[in-house]
Amino acid sequence: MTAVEANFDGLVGPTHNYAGLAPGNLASAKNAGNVSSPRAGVLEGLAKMRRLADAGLVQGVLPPHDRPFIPGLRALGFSGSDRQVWEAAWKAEPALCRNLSSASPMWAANAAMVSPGADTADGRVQFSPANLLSTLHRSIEGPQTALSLDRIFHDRRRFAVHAPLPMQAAYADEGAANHVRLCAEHGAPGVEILVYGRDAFEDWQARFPARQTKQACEAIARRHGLDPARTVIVKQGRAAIEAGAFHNDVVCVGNGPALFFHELAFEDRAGAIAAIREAAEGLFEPVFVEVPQAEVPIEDAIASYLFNSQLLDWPGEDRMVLLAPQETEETDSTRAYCERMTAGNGPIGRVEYAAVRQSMRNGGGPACLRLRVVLTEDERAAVNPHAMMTDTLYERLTGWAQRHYRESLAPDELGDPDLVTEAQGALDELTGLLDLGSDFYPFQRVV
Ligand code: SUG
Repeated sequence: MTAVEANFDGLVGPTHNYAGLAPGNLASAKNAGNVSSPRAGVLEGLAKMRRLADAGLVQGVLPPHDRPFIPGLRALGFSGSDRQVWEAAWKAEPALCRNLSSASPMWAANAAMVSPGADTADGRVQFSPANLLSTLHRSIEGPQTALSLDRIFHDRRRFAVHAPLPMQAAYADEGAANHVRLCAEHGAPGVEILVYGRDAFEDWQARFPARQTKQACEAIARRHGLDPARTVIVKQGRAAIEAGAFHNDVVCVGNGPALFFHELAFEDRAGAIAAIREAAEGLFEPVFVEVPQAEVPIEDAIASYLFNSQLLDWPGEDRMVLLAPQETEETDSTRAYCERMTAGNGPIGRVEYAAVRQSMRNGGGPACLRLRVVLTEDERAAVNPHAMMTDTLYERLTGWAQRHYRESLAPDELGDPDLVTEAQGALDELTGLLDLGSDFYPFQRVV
């Protein structure tokens, strides 16, 4: 069956800021306390979406979540109007408030793990929203993500949206950031590679946390009904995690039969390659594009986000296009590597660079900003059409962002109760633009 890969990008939310909330994510730590620009952030993201839509790729949008997250504070005993809740909480515990203000749902690669119908036992596209329990600010995303997916992929005959895995450390799950699918073509059965940082029952002592467990990968493979013979569950390299690869997609990306990865990406490199070959037998011949540590040191790979790129079948081109962050072009070793790679005759023929600097400063490159969903024609016709990027939606969303988003946001301005009112006003209007229903956000459901 023919199918296309659609990219659903997370729209950068009105509270985008730099709070240093993510241990092991070097960019987040480095930029903690800096002044952000929510408006520049959302416009950069929209420009990337438009670029892919203009190239003829299928592009959708996932809405931001409601931040500051007032229901989280009410659950902790704060009361009064939303503004009063925010003022009281900010006075009592600004650190908590920073966690509840993050625009982190923009990183849609962490929204869910998605398996196309060609790989699942019941033939439906399966979504498992991630529980993101390794960090406080992201552990509140799961339920709203499930609702977003439910509203956008509402046809239950074609799409299954699960609940996030249980909120227990043994099932720590970070979504598609630790998932790669290889295939001959998108609509054909593929090999699903799930990458974990630690076994839940091992003692993890390292410089940085390992956010994904083996048990979470196994549970997702089971509930999606994946064929065990076509599923590979492998361990991420400890050296990569300790160098700052808090998700596998910081050191690895795949598309079609090609896996583009750093030498240190996997704990057992040879074992991972052999397992992928075996799982692909009879389906396709995997193509491994391995980047040696001697050519691109892991530190450069992480600072430049070479692998946090979108690897795309670009309409009209024979070889794949790597849409990399601008920082990859600005880092000598990665720019030189890309020049050599595209001059050769491998599967990647061209590299394009995208400016997503506001997101990059929090450790989110082009690949973090998107959730990949493989869709057949029928499935595509069943998706909420208002969530798909068109010239009209692009114009509407840029106008909306320009009207509602602040030009800049300094760390202490987060405490401003006007921010609550502004963000809710923006999101209320957005539910109309994306046809999400007028009961989509918690603040819309208050009677
Ligand atoms: O979870 N940063 C995100 C970045 C997620 C990137 N996603 C992928 N690699 N797929 C994270 O670490 C920083 C927020 C702050 O510090 O303000 C943050 O959450």
